[in-house]
Amino acid sequence: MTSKKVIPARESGIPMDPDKRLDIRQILDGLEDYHSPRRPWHWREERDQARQVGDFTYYETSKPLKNSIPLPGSRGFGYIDPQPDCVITTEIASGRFEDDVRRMRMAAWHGADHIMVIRTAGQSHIDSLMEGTTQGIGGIPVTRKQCRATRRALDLIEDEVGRPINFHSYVSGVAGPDIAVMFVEEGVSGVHQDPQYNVLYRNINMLRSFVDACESKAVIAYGGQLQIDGAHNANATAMEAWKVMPELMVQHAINTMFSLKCGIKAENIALSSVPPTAPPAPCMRLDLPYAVALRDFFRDYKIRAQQNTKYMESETREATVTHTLNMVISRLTSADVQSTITPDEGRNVPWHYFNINAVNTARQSLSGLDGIRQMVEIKRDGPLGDRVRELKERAILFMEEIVDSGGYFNAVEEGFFVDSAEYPDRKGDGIARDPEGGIGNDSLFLRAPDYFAPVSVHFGNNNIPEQFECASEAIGGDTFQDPSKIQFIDELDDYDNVQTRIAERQKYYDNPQLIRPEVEFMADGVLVLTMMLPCDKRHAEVAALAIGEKMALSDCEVIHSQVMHPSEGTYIEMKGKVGFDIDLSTLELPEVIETLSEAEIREDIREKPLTVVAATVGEDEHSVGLKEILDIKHGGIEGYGIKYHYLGTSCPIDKLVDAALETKADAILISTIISHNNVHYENMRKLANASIEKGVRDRLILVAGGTQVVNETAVESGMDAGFGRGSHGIDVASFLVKRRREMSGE
Ligand code: Z98
Repeated sequence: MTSKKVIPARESGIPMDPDKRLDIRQILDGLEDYHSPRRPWHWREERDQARQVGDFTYYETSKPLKNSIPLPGSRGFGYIDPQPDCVITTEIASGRFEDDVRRMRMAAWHGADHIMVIRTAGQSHIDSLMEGTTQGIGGIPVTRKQCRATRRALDLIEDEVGRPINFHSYVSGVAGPDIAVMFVEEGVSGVHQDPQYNVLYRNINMLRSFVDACESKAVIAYGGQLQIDGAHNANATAMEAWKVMPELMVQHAINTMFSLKCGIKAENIALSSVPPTAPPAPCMRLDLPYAVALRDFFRDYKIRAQQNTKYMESETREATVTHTLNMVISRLTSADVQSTITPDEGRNVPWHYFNINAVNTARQSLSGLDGIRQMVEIKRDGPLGDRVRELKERAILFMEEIVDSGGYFNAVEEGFFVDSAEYPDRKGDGIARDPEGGIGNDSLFLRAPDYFAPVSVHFGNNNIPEQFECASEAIGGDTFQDPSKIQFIDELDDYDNVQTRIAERQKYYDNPQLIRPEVEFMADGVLVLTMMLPCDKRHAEVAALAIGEKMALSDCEVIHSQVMHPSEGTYIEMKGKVGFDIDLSTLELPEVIETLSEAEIREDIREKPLTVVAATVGEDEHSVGLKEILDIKHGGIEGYGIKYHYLGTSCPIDKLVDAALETKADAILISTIISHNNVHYENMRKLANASIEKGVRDRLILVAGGTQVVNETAVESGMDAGFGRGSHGIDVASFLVKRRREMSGE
């Protein structure tokens, strides 16, 4: 027996500084002694209450985050960041946990609080826990080391964002019970566990799968983890996913009741639901009744809603629209966990920013749909109600036929499941399994009459000797009771392990100023080019590679191509790699312009009044941005005492200069949103030239603004300053005061 020191979570002294990247070397330091206490599932806090966030009242939010990055559009609302009431999931599994933990941190700052790690190593067929390698055998296993390092990082990240994070992985395969135990030991809070998954998709012997599931589920119940089932895999597998709706409900029912019988509480049982179809199918008409029927049947259980990967192509925009429509259903039927994993899982580009994009899609849609059920009601009479009833009837008939056929095992043998016709129709293409076949057949043994397992959590018969009050007393407590007994085995592969990977990238770890573009792994060098090529798709895909080569990119691959017109053009997204580093310490950064304080600006203007003339110029009718800069109500320059004459939109340049002279203005403010053919810079040059021609350039301050305006280019175009997206009245007011002081030699 060992007597290791167990470092409790959060006492490891690793500093978390928002301005510094997470250093995996600190996470690995002393990892063998680290222990995160049992981590039951955590729902978001302070839900079910109206909440004022900025100017708005929300009805479906939760406790705000301590640190977060609000949605870009929140700029118009004072950078509010309402957190929806449901848990938001992201799946991060690049295969290198040292890189994943940094992406987890990014995701948490965007509002993800359920982080999944999946494995790709065919681990389902391995009858033990894996330690060893992480990539070398052709995929990624989930190992104790990976779990512990991830949990340790998440313990720090959740402190940083001020919200507990549910770490999740998969209890499936022939080592299911072993994995379940390891997950409780290592602080995993959520799991997928569904023996039907083993049987149908991994061809693991059905009896073995169900017997093992009892043990796994007992452990999951002890761990207080949220269990998610595997029914959604049927519509990812069926030829026509929308036809398997009755079966999906049957699969949910089987795993749900089984889990309940194994001791998992109803509140910890979640159904993995996927709207079975996607546009251009009339998805609301098909998917909404399904979601309503599911909620009716499974009122006491949780719903984890995600998207259907089956109908996902490589286009981000399309995946996002499907995802958003799905979230309308989530809001209408109140899903408890909103998954965002499929936009990248379906597109097979699981990169840092795609995780963030999908989390943001959820955050944005859920906030936008806040309180919709106060205004919109599910209309039960009519087509929706009829379809709900029909789906339920079909599901019940399906279940009855399973019973009539002799039970679940017979039904699987007869190919009842994942048949692509809508029950009771059958196409005969279901997945049939032999009860005496599959992985792990012949590995079931009856427990001996005196069977005794000296563990605290166990399913079924256990002959605890009389002298012990509980089974684990026989060994002085098991690993759930005494975590110091957990055996930590480091990676066994000398060649492919986290230390060698760190060593290969040592210079980037040692010098965080040294960077390369990155989408997945530290300094992977990958970047994406988007381009529009004026030719057909076949040529465009090859032309894109030629362009990549000319740009000296290596490993170029087209990741998305889309016809704009058969001959007029093709849109391409292509990835490629660069082989050079950028040293941030050698870069010359544009000066950060400090604004004067409000009081100082006001004081200056009071002593010496300042007048401006302003207009949008060229053929530009967009006046909103300019008004925000001018108007007192929007925090504009008027609020600091500056007088303005607004000459309206599409104002000729000469008229502006003349007006400035007439009103004895100190400055001219022009605004252009339109930037085609760089017309905005062209107008700046015209203004500068007109002021020179009239001999007043040195008397006037010229300022240009607009979403596409860059200060340096504006100055090159003859302006005193340019103000781009995100500028406020105070920036302009402060600049005007400072520039006037310079001009008068103060
Ligand atoms: C999801 N990533 O739902 P292997 N058990 C169940 C599963 O659904 C899955 C696994 C195990 C998506 C869909 N689901 C993928 C019930 C996977 C994984 O054998 O390690 O692939 O098992 O979260």
